[in-house]
Amino acid sequence: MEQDIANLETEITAEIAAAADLAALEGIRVSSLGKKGRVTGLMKGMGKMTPDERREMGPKLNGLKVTIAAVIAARRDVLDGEALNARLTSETLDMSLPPVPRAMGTVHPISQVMDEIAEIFASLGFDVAEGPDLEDDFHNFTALNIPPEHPARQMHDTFYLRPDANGERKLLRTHTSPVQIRTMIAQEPPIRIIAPGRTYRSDSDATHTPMFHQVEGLVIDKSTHLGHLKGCLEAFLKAFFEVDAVTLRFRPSYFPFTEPSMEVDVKCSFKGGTVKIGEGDDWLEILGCGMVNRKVLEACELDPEIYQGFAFGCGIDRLAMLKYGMNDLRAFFDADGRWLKHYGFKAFDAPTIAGGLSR
Ligand code: 2NL
Repeated sequence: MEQDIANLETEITAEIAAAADLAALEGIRVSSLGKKGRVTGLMKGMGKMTPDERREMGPKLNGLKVTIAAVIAARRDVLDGEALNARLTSETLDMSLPPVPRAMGTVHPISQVMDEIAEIFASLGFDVAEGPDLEDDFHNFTALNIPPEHPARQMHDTFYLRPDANGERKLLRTHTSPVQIRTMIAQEPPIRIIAPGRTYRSDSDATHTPMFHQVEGLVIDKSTHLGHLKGCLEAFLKAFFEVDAVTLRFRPSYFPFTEPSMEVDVKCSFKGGTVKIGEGDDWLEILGCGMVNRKVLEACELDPEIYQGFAFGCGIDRLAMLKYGMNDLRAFFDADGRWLKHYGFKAFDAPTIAGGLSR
């Protein structure tokens, strides 16, 4: 019996060492440790042994089983490694090859427009700033001169989260202004940033989606004035709509975070069922802006006797619709492959000032 165990161990170990692949190894496992396997067969023989023999042979048989299982596992590791190496050398992926045309996705018009905006403002010396979608009351409201109980809070249709352990209610930012607040708190002027991104309000109809996109701009320095704001917006709109000239109209308005505040219209024509910017004699409201309210500067611990600046905000989804002639806002978020194929942009045609924003 002892000789049988030794012979079987030698035999099976040799087989395992010779196993060329995982399938062969699995065959050896079944033929040794499986229900009708050779090791299992010897173990069944224990039933006919005397108690003394069993006491002696039991541990030895069990040792054989454990040894074989370990040798199989070790060989499996080696074969797994070899199989992986074989795949790594045979399956290559050349990242420099062009994509297969039929499988090529497109850049969503909103992403395209955000890239275009970032590109234009980069050429004017603006950095892109980002911040969290999940905000707190201070950064989304209080610092922007919207104290608790201010009617603007109701107007924002805010999505609130459940209060946390400290009773604080986080919210989904209703505008990208908190990004600018965070920037003013974190860095000394001069500041020249845009903050594009997702914003949220509990509002859903033909012209509103609960998640939408906004871009805001902020310039803070010692002598920044309305003339700078006007020139900056003109340069932006001209570049964005790819026209030689735009005519702007500034109407007085109200925002808690700016003083004075204005709404800006661009001259356009609605003839032929499409909007054309830079011609005609109709007006289209396009953004809101103003000089940063001194209370906002104070909330960010900037001295309004030293620093001043302008800010503006506008909806990206609407800008995209205007520029690329889309009429239903909701199609933006339907993830319909046919719509994306039609309105999407080629991934390799990234907008640049030098090479053109859109083609
Ligand atoms: C609109 C108007 C606006 C701002 C946004 C702003 C941000 C800070 C300070 C002051 Cl931190 N102002 N943002 C200013 C004026 C208008 O948005 O109609 N947006 C869609």
